[in-house]
Amino acid sequence: MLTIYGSDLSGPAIKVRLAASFLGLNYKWHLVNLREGEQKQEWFLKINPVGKIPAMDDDGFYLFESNAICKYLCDKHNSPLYPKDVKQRAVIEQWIDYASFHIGANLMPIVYNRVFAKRRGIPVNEKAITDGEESLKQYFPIVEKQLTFHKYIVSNEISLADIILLALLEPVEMAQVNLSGYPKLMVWRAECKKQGFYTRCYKEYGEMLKAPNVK
Ligand SMILES: N[C@@H](CCC(=O)N[C@@H](CS)C(=O)NCC(=O)O)C(=O)O
Repeated sequence: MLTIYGSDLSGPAIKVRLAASFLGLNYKWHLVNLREGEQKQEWFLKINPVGKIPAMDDDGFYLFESNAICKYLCDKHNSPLYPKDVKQRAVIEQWIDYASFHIGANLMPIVYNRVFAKRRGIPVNEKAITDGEESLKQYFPIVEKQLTFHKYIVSNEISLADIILLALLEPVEMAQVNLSGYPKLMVWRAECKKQGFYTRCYKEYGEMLKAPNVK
């Protein structure tokens, strides 16, 4: 039995859910209440000693870190999302890292300050927002250019790099990050979001955020 521990609005958890959906896996979705600090409780620390979601329990095999979980699931199910050929895989890894360390890392402070800090009454760090936006102006054009070469990030076939970038971009509307300067990125995103693995997966990010218990 596969159990994924996460929370609805967590970008890293969304990566795992999208990958699992693409692979057609049945799994138990275990909501961890971050506001109540459930992720630091003893039972959860046995699954992930870092006390963060997402985490995975695959018949007693525990794993944390969203990218690692996605890669494990793809490998276990021999998915073309994450091919075994060393060169193909290396290029996918390259774009997973690019998406994580340049796009995700700069988007996260914007999302936190524009969406969550306000909702939680925490002071908004305007500089973190400006810095993130400035950095993204440097990093989005690289992805835009990449999408002039083929339909998806790495080739004309969807890969785990697409799934991971797609998940990272989920909150852009809520965080008022404007992608209109990147038309190919917008087409790529719309195309991915039309596919069954996405539509079957969970409600739209904005919809989830409207739920009364979401802070
Ligand atoms: N690098 C980790 C990031 C995990 C992470 O930061 N999770 C957040 C939710 S998005 C969390 O669990 N926060 C609660 C806490 O730190 O106590 C991954 O990709 O899985």
